[in-house]
Amino acid sequence: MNKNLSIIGAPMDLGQLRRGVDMGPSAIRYAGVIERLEQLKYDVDDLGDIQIPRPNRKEVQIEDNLRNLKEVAEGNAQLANSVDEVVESGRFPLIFGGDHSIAIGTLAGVSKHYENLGVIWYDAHGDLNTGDTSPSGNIHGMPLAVSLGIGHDRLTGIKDYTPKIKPENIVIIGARSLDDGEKELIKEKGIKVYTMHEIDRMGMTKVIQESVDYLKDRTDGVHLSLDLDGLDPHDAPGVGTPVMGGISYRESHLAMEMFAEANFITSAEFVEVNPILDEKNTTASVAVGLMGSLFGEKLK
Ligand code: HAR
Ligand code: MN
Ligand code: MN
Ligand code: MN
Repeated sequence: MNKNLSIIGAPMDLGQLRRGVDMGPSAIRYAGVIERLEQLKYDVDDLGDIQIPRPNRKEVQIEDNLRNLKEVAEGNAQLANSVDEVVESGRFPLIFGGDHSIAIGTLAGVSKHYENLGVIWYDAHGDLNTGDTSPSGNIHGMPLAVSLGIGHDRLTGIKDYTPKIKPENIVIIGARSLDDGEKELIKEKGIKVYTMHEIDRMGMTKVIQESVDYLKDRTDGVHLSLDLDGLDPHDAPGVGTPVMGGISYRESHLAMEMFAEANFITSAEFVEVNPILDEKNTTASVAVGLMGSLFGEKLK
């Protein structure tokens, strides 16, 4: 594992409707992430937060079923530049959201440094919608499609290249809420998905082992995009779109520990932490614990 980490906060809340997720980066820092990673002997450079434009709330635009398109695109363009610089400097980018629309910027900044970037999408949702298929118009339900080059060109065109990733380099883990258009795209593109059904049936150990084997052969770097709503809402209540029947706290630690053993994650983001919807900053603390495991913490 790269022992030099650079943290970037992305206080984005415009990719969805619930306010408060912009406080995610603060909540994660408050839960002690830097101390935790320093204890594991990482050099941690906190670059602070990028600036998210504030739209005039009296004139929220929903153009082409894309809420706050302009601001989301601008924020992500900035994030892409910061992430690009971090990778360029040889450090590991660790991004805190913010809603999941920030994966558009993260992947735009990371992927240009790889021929075949792998992506682990740990999430209750597929985030494979476009303005045409989205039931909500919320861009946080679209970043994986955008990264595949599918969607509005204000989003797909960030950093002037598209697509950012290839469908065969993606593994979705924890899905249990997929819209019809997303299901179609998964079939059409042959995207590998472990839904809760497979997790129940095979067990998390096998799911993660298969995911690691699958990605290790075909990729030259792997980005972990972890949406806290991938976990069960009992374990991670502070999220804007909770879905019952999710991945447990223990299964999630096991997954992170197995990723650490595989030693193949080259960038990561933890998103959708909303302290306003939380109980005693539980969800940010869970995120920090998972980062502990991902970065090599051992129980003995
Ligand atoms: N699929 C729904 C939509 O597109 C809900 C998306 C919720 N998204 C997130 N990201 N929290 O995973 O509107
Ligand atoms: Mn570069
Ligand atoms: Mn998501
Ligand atoms: Mn989600």
